[in-house]
Amino acid sequence: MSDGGQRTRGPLGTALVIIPTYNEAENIRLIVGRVRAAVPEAHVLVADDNSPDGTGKTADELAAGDAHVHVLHRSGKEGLGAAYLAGFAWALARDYGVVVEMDADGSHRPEELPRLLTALAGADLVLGSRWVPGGRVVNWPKRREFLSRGGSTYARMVLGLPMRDVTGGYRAFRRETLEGLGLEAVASAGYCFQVDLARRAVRAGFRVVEVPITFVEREFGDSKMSRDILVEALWRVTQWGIEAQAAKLRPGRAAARRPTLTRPPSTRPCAPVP
Ligand SMILES: Nc1nc2c(ncn2[C@@H]2O[C@H](COP(=O)(O)OP(=O)(O)OP(=O)(O)O)[C@@H](O)[C@H]2O)c(=O)[nH]1
Ligand SMILES: [Mg+2]
Repeated sequence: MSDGGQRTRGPLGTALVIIPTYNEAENIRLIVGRVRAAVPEAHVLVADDNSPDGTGKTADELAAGDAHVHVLHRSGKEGLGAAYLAGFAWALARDYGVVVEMDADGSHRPEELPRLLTALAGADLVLGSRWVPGGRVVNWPKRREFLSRGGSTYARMVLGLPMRDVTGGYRAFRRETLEGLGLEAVASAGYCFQVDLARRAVRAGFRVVEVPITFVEREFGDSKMSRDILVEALWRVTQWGIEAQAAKLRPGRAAARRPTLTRPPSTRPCAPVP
């Protein structure tokens, strides 16, 4: 099927919002409360990497008082990608129809989640996007915006991706989409994890829709962004780009290497949803 937009999609089912945390003690109560207020029917999974500041313990307290809140305790800091993969496995082992990625620091506003979920009715993956018309960032230094826009542009060009915001981390997946991404082969740890999932979704022919969001810089706690995370992203994106070019030059061998693809790549650009 070349047009993912024409595929029949079932009802969405219950959503699980996964919030990965490392030292987010100042943010965790607030963000969980905001998600619960914005989308009361959704469940929340805090995926905590044994934060030294006690975030996991606070999350346990929240879970004890609310049947919609769950906690996945991991043994130590392994990166955002690893925490999400563990959260996805937790979700897919249960009956959730939708899985949402959301940062703990308030950058991804839970109040915008209903719009993402509405768009998911006609899509396989919805990206909260800073770089489509209507999207914006608040309180970001120019240097950070330049880095993020530049990273998205580089990844789009090197990988031939149609979406504007390739690195963003506010996303809603249908269960079937996650099941079709080949998650067992994902090795990315940092920022490039988001790029990796985006390219897999496009390659598998899923319909990806971008919804404009207002991204708000964190007020409390420290960023976990590091030089290593940026270097990993640059290195992996470049490597994927070279592999994709090599595969084009050797179509027979490329097809043999990718037996899991059941749909041809989507030809549709990502459609912004107002
Ligand atoms: N479980 C887990 N969560 C992480 C890890 N690294 C980052 N996170 C969480 O991932 C989310 C995004 O991390 P941030 O530090 O906010 O990264 P960022 O949004 O790119 O950086 P800022 O814009 O400076 O906030 C936050 O909820 C973090 O707590 C990790 O190794 N393990
Ligand atoms: Mg952040």
